[in-house]
Amino acid sequence: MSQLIEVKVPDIGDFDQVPVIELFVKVGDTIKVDDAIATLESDKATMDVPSSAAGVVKEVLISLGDKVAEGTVLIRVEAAGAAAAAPAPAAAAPAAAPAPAAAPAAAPAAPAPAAGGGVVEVKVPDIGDFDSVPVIELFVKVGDSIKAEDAIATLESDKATMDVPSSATGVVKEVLVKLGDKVSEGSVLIKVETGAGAAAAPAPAASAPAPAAAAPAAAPAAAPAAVAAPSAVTLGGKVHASPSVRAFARELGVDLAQVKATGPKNRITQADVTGFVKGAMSTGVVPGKTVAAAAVGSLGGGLDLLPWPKVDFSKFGEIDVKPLSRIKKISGQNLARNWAMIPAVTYHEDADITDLEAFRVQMNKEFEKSGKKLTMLAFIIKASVRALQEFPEFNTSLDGDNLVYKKYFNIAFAADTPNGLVVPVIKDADKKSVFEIAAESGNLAKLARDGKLKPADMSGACFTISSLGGIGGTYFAPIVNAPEVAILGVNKSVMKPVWDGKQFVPRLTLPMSLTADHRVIDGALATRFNVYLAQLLADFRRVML
Ligand code: CAO
Repeated sequence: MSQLIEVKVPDIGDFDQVPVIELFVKVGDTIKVDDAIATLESDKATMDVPSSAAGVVKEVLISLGDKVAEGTVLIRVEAAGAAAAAPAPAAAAPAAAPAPAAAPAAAPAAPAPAAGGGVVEVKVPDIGDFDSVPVIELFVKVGDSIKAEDAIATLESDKATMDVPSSATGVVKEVLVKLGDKVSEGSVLIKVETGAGAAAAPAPAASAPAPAAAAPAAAPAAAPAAVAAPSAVTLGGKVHASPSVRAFARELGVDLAQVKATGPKNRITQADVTGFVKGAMSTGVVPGKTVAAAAVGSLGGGLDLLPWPKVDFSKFGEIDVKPLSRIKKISGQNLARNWAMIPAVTYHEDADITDLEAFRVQMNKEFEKSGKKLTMLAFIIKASVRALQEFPEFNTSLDGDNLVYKKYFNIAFAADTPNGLVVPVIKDADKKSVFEIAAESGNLAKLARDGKLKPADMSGACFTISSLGGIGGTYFAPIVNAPEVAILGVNKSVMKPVWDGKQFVPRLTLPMSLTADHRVIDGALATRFNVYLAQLLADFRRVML
């Protein structure tokens, strides 16, 4: 019988009874000393537990979510060399000493800032065996807005890595370390301007119309955590990356095994992960084993993607470089995800809105003095609710292998603002009159333009309408606003000659473009929905039936 070596949780300082949030090995894996076994997470930081033994994993004694402390046995390893039939004498030795791993102290190093604000130093906390260790990654720069607990830097001992979380919220005023610098407990990493003093800087959540801020493609929820089904992500045990990089990759659904490492000792940096995602997104295709496959099922093996073209544009003429707005950055990520993950098809239909427009104009004349106004968008929202009731598959969201049918009817509409596209939501549109919907969409569009929408104004949507009717266009292909399953785009209505069986008659025609997630909605159903919606708009009395 060959000897099994137990790999235990080492002295992890404040990491007592903390959950296992990632597990990198399974029975049968061959591992080396220092390979990451699992990631543990306290309420202040995360740390990787490295293996203290090399060989083949024979038993895994923990599972995700289990709470562990110093001494907990994580795995049993058949030592390299001992895997042969005869037990290697050396392997009979007790388990290798636990790797002196990180003890990212929970206590924030800096005192809480005074209410009025001020400059606070963020120091390296009590990090146990981490004495005079190099900074291998730095996540902040001067001018960045950070929150308490955001990772500031990654430190690396010869046995493990740890992220140092910020103890303060505010704007980074000074960065006192650089890559490669050696630090110990008490070393000042950055200085942060907190509270009132930092108010001038864009506060992360406060004013921004943020989380949902997004195109007809944007997910109402901010967290990219919903990006991919984690089960489809195969995080290899052999890759080297800090806990924060692993968490970052996990959020994006990126398989670290596919990412090319450029960091020291073949370590994957955050920039490597970002570069990988950019490369994937730039071609509109995501490597098979990650995001796309998680959602679509199977796109086959990994694709060899070219990197994003790097061009020195100034060589060809004068240029000006401006950073993308916050909304554009958020909506861009959502758009790219939705484009890559949703097998979407767009179906076009024309709706005859001659009578509806005449009615709208007449009503607006009648109600002119009341200040009330009916918009075409409000009629389209109302008709869409009726169509969603008739075709419940359109009022659903995919949740793994389940389809969630919603009994409420919250309709989002894309609103163009100087900073980018946002998607406010009219809640319970089925319970509101067309006048009420028109007034509410007008208010929400104004709030959007003024950058005053709150996250709650942009969440909970079931279906989105993107109206370019006030601008022009004929047809377009909107991107589904995940986790919704369909989106309706409309363009400017035009008078068209329509054959009535005897002659051509002029009819006001609204071009509609419905994009639907083919995993949920087949082409026949989508076309039926369009035809039904067009009938409702052609004769609005049908909405009451
Ligand atoms: N056909 C013809 N004319 C239309 C129309 C249509 N389908 N929809 C609106 N109009 C006309 C209106 O009659 C009105 O004209 P008047 O000023 O002469 O009365 C004008 O366009 C403005 O209409 P409105 O005040 O009702 O506003 P709206 O419904 O067009 O727009 C909103 C509201 C918030 C949807 C719009 O401001 C907006 O942001 N649209 C852009 C959405 C977008 O960018 N989508 C693309 C997403 S993909 O990148």
